[in-house]
Amino acid sequence: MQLNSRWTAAMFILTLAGVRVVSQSGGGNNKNQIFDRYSGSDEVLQPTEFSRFWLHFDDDGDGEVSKSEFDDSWRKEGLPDPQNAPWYFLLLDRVPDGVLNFLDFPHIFRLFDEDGDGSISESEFKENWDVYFERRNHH
Ligand SMILES: [Ca+2]
Ligand SMILES: [Ca+2]
Ligand SMILES: [Ca+2]
Repeated sequence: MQLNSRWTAAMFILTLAGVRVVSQSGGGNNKNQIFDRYSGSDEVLQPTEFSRFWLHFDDDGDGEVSKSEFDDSWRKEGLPDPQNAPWYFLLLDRVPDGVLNFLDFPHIFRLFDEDGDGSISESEFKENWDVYFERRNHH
């Protein structure tokens, strides 16, 4: 009985902690909102949907995301760790030519599509988003 109520108390504290984390990350663009916005009704990201997400950084519409377009939008949209945006750009520029475009997107897609089935599931997206954009600053 005592053990049971301790367990309940622990769960309660965990729940509170969870609510706090959620409310702290709310307000900006987070990975849940991004996934929901781009995944469509099939609830997985197809290559074109995934490219569409990266291309939303392309402010001047020339089909390429420059470093400054990426940095500016990353900051404006409240994406994680804006001070690391220049570093994220280098990470994403897989065919390194200073822009993100159709040459880079297939490589970035493969980083996220871990099981290689040609689409990015919600868990693949969220886990890799954390790996690339949210965990590094804790190192
Ligand atoms: Ca552009
Ligand atoms: Ca590139
Ligand atoms: Ca997959």
